[in-house]
Amino acid sequence: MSETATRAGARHRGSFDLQADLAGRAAVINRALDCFLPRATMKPATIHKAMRYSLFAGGKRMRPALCLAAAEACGGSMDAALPLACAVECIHTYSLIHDDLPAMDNDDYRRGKLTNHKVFGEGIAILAGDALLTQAFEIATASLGWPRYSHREIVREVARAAGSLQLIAGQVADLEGEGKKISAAELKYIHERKTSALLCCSARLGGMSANCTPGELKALTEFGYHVGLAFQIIDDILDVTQTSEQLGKTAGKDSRAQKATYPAIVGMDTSRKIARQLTDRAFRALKIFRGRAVALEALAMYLLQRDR
Ligand code: GRG
Repeated sequence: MSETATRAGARHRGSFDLQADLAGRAAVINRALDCFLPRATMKPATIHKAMRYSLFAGGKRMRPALCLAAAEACGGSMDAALPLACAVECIHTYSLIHDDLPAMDNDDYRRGKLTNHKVFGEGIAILAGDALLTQAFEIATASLGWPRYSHREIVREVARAAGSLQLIAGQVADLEGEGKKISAAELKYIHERKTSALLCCSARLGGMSANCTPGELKALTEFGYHVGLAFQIIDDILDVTQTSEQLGKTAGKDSRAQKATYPAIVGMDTSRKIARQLTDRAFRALKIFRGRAVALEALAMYLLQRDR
């Protein structure tokens, strides 16, 4: 374990109960998502049931948690950050629903439950993803904008992370790379877009909701980028080391689909080392917050050490 991360980890064990903190944040996020989404009985009920089915299937809520923790680090409030935290989770869930479709990763399980298309059929699953993506922008309008960050900038931030240069670019490169031998640099390109972009956006939105300074926004960008890359390497490692039951989705899919992953390209030990180095870089970015970023540090540690 790298030095910075170890010191921070020790501090957390003494003074910060991450499990309780995460559970508390998840409960607040779940309540807010429930309020923001149309009721399951609202016509046409099928689509609202399908949206809610995946949204409340037991996701870890890492992106909204990062958003709220970043807001705190910048002296902001939970109320101001919550709409943006919820918007990001809707985008994340949409991407998972679409990723699981037969035309993409073709998976039967996600978040420990049957995938959306397995329950509602492909047509409704596609529409549930579309609706969640659209819902995200409606939810984002609940945030008012702040002196340093106009409403326009907030919407652009969300759109860019979800668009064809980031999240979708990563998915395209991932699809096109299947079965091909790709370099570590190309794999990094995929991880930056498929995974890191939305995690980074989550942290930045939290900062923006607190009207953070340009220096703080830069630090959150640096933090989110590196945590996002580490997150995906850990995800690739877990795909090899964990069971489907532990992951709540089909394990071992990457190697069966001949996907390029860090463990496949550089080996397991080097992958773990790179994930630790990236987490270390993320920690260093938080120095500017002078002890106010305890929740962000704890989240980065959790993401490095997670087992699902
Ligand atoms: C635009 C269709 C489309 C897809 C974008 C999200 C995505 C790319 C693909 C899904 C598969 C994948 C490996 C994504 C990378 C990000 C990632 C590891 C997602 C899983 O996130 P967790 O572990 O999931 O936070 P939960 O269920 O806990 O929210």
